[in-house]
Amino acid sequence: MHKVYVNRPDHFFFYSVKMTADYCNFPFETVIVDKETEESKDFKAKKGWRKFPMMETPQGVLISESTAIAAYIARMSNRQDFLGNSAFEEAQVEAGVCFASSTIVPNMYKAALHVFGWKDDKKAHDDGIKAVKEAMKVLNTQLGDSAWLVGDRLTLADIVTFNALLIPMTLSLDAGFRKAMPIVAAWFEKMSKLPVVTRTAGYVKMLGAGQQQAAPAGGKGKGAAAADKGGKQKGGKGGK
Ligand SMILES: N[C@@H](CCC(=O)N[C@@H](CS)C(=O)NCC(=O)O)C(=O)O
Repeated sequence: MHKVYVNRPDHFFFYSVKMTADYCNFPFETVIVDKETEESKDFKAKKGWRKFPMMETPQGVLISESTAIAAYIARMSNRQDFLGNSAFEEAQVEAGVCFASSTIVPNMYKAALHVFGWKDDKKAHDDGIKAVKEAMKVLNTQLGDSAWLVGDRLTLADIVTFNALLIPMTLSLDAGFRKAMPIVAAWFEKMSKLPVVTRTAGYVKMLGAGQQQAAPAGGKGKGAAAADKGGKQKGGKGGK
């Protein structure tokens, strides 16, 4: 069986792999690598330059990069529809995946480090969120009247973009911003309720109107648990 190595299972990069495998009915074994194993000589030699998630095929060869692993899973499952049904659609899916990876993820990451309390840097958070908002304006326009980012169905572009927006949408961007970006906000909310998404990401709760951020740097709450608390604050209906 294929194996996917991760250092933690609740990571948005792994989510893209897991949701794709679920959508394509592709079986795989998740191997959670503990710190000791990660630092062992043998595992370091095996992992090399790769990051988590990392896939190992039954033949023992390794594939890195979450989006490449997800695309491999779709191809192995004959789910070309998930990668684009024509050369043009394929290019659109690749464009969506590249946009999320190059424009959203690095900026979202700056904000995530602060809201998780891992790095006390409000300015980096705000700069990151500003860039994420710009990217969301692009998505808002791109979606237009469409239900999906590409074509008439869920594709890898939707999955990767959703996972890239998961942290800012639950911890930094409030209902006021979502109101200003109604198309992308509705798309995100719809995505958050798809069974293939909830089976991996669980219940996604967004910030209420006027909420700043759920987990100030250095605060007690971290990650999803803090987002949950944030949703219960005054004025916040939380994300539904
Ligand atoms: N572009 C990569 C990024 C993966 C990544 O940054 N993974 C982190 C997850 S915590 C990691 O493995 N860090 C530890 C390491 O580099 O060994 C992907 O999409 O898979």
